[in-house]
Amino acid sequence: MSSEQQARVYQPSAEAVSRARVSGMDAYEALCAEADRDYEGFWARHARELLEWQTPFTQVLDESEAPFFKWFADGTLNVSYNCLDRNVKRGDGNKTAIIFESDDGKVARVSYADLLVRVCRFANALRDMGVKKGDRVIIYLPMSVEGVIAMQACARIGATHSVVFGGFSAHALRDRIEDAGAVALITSDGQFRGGKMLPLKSIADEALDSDAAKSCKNVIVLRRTGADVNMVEGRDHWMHEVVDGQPDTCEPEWVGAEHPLFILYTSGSTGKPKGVQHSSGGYLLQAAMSMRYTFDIQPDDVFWCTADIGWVTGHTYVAYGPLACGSTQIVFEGVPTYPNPGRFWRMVQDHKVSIFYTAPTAIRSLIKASENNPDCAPTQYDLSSLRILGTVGEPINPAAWEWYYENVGGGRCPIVDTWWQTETGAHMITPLPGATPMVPGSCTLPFPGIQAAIVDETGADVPNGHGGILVVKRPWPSMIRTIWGDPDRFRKTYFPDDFKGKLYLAGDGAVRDKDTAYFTITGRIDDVLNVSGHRMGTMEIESALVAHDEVAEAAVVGRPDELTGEAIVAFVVLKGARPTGEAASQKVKELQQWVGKEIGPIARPKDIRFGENLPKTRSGKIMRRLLRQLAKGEEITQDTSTLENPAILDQLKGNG
Ligand code: 6R9
Repeated sequence: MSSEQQARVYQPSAEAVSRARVSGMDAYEALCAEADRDYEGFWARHARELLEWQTPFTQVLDESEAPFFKWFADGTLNVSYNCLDRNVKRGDGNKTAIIFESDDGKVARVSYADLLVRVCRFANALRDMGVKKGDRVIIYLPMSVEGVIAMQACARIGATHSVVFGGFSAHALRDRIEDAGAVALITSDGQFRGGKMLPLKSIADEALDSDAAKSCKNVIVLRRTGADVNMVEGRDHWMHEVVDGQPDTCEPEWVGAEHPLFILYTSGSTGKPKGVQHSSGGYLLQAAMSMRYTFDIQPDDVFWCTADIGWVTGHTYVAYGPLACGSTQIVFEGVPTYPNPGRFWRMVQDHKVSIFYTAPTAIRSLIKASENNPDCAPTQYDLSSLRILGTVGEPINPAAWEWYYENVGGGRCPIVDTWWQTETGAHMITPLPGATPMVPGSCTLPFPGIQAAIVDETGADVPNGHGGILVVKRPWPSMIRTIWGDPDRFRKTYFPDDFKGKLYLAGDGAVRDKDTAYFTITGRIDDVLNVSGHRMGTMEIESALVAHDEVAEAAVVGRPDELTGEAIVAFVVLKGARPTGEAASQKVKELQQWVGKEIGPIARPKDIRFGENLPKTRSGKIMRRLLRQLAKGEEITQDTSTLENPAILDQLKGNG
């Protein structure tokens, strides 16, 4: 162990080790060794143990069309059957599946038997509307029991869902409806967040009002806020009306393991979001497996993943993983700071949460809030039910890690810092809570079976202690299958020719410790920003900016931010004169709102600066490295002699 890491190693407690399913490093290493010895056998064993198959598979990994890999391809199953019926049949019908807490603090409990009935009735309603296996259904819902029901109901009838985060704009929603060729949309009249009532149906109406969205023939609307909404005759139906009178049972559609369970759009380095397509069998396997190994889920646990179902974390660790393991979980409608920043801790206390999984950005904002408002600090609550903490979405800075460990976990609970992506489907690099010694800021070691590595530009391994490109050397069951409708982009993006098409390129940089070989993620190596754990393509924001009438050119970069990890900074050239003073401030506000409307509030630049031009090389390339320095307020030290127009650097320092 290197001296720098040595000082900061946290051993899992003896109690954590003794009760964990993977107990001690020997047990972790034994799993890794099993996978090394017989890679396919390792995954096949888990697939047989953790899932119930309608037709057992005889093939494991099919590499014949690499990089379009197939797993368990001749097996058939149903994901919703595995998440619901299986638990009811084994006698857990009365067990609570979901504890729902609304924004205003009302609590509802849904048992596995109830959830199964509600999913069946909704699935029957979808079938009655003509939705069938392979059809795409967009889900644009707030955090709700119905959100989970909608996803599970699609899975039950073999429809492929695509959940769009409720914070996305009409424009973003329309693009996704069109790209997916969706036949139906499930939404709600509105949503509650932080005591405010926000619209959703009216945004959906705007998205649907276009030729691009004409494939979408049916809209199902959840009544949540009671707001007045426009219902289009023949197209729009209330959810409570369509499920009314539906039978309580619904024969699942048995699908092949490779059948697309969902498409989830995520930002890439071009302007167009990618529809990441996932499978049924391999995906569910790793959802369940990581629940068992990373979270060590046990029958009496109360699990809480705070992610929205609009992100992959809310897919794997809300809608599928916990249910596939028959666990009890919290689904929370609101925000961490309402009615006060003690909300998470109050909920952990009241619901006796034992496993808590959230994002560094939430932790950082709650650290700040509890400094300003000591009554809301986690230490004011009884958090003794907690046994495992988790983090995901972006690198966690060691200070936030330590605060989380001491103040939330009481120095008792292992923290699993889980590195993974929309594309990977489930945890890829993470400590196991009863095994791996932890180092704050490091996601430590690969999940058993995962062949993560760090290479240079040629694909050659780099020695530990040296930074490089994070790759995965062998296909894994829950990996992305393709980009919906764009297999070529899939191949080029994730299995590039630079690596002879053999390595999965994650898009992150990383380094392994000289002695422990622990991984630390150093950030994205492409044009993707990570703002509060949300992936945003710089090109996407640039396209939104130049779509504004007055904008001639725009370049977007990230700047480190204490609270949000990265903040969006935009450099903009207007068609008219460069504004200064009050006119510039006005224009900044206008453009911020514009981007919020084009993509969604999460994409709004924090800082916008105007120049008469952008710094470019003589060949016309925007010098982004320079812009990053300007964004940080750093002195420009690099050689600017290749710049065509060095004078504009001064303008871009601020809107003076
Ligand atoms: C699950 C999820 C993926 C990107 C990924 C990386 C960053 C996620 C991280 C992490 C450091 C961790 N990321 N977890 N960086 N440590 N524990 O977040 O998926 O939204 O697709 O984002 O997030 O940069 O490439 P997604």
